[in-house]
Amino acid sequence: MSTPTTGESTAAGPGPDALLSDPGTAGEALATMWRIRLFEEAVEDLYGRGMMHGTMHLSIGMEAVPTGTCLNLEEGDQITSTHRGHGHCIARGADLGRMMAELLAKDNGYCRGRGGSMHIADVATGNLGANGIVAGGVPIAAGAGLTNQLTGNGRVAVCFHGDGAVGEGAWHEALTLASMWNLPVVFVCENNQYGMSMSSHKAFKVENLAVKAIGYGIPGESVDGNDVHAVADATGRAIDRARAGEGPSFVEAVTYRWRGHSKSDKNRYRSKEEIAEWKEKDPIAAFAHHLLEAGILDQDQLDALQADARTAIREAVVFGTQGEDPDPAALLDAVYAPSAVDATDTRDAETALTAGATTDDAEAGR
Ligand SMILES: Cc1ncc(C[n+]2csc(CCOP(=O)(O)OP(=O)(O)O)c2C)c(N)n1
Repeated sequence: MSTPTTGESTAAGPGPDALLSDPGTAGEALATMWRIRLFEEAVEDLYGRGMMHGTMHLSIGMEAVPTGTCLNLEEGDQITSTHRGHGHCIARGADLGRMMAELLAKDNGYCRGRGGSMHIADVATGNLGANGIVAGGVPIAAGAGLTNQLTGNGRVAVCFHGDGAVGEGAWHEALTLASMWNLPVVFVCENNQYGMSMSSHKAFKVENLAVKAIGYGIPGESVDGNDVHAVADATGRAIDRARAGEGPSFVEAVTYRWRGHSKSDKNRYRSKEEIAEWKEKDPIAAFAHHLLEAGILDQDQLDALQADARTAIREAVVFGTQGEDPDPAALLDAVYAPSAVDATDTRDAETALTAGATTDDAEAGR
């Protein structure tokens, strides 16, 4: 389904069509996709060698969605991400070394090694955070949209979420509010065909998820999520619409994850043939092929972009592995707010609290 939107994109950035005409924009988009792919392959390798702990969710095969979407964002715009969020962070400009350090649980990682793969936030690039809670980022994006609207800062919040998130109450509540208040938010659903082992075709009795937007009175559009230009075009129009004060939109990007849901997935719910069929639709190979055919970049330039991305990932791995382990004594630092009360103070709580507050105030020069 495609609901009419505002037509031609007027994004302040290069604009989606630059992907098909400007070698610089096209090359940067291809490089971003390579960085996402190679970052995740490196992560998979490190995990396999026992150097990374916990679990992780890879978005290999889905690189066109964050790349195409973030191409339209301006400085200050926000994103919210998911448990499968490496691609979103990279496309929004996160530092690869700090990401790798975070996944390796090092003190120089984005969350000082406490958050891991699922909790990378980078407020400097407008990334309000990956989120281990399915649909957890959806109300956060609506909240960012509300701030943007109330302060009139002209910013747009993009909410990346999976198809599984569409079944969560938080998704419905956030879309209801975003629609009711006309918030500058774009909901980008990465429909990678499965929510863990549940096929989205079984979970949703609709032809495509874009029709879900009708119930909220917002435009919904379904696009080929493996076509970086199609993604950039649809999200560009939605972002323009939000920035122009015309309210939220929903874009479903139909794609596929090549790897299992997480590292413990045995892939028993889908066939090898299905995976092979989707690998034929590799978004990176498809875009590179198009650029070559259209004469926008030649083979040497394509090879150089891939080689540069590989070098950047190698450097990130070195940065990450050379990081310091966090000091175990400091692990609770960010868990509890510093207390005004000295736990060894034997006076009653009120007296101790007042004394603590007074000391803090004195220290702060109040
Ligand atoms: C609120 C909540 N319920 C259940 C889970 C367990 N869980 C983690 S990922 C996932 C599937 C999410 O599917 P989708 O939103 O389509 O994202 P994808 O994994 O396909 O990227 C589930 C059910 C969770 N993390 N949070």
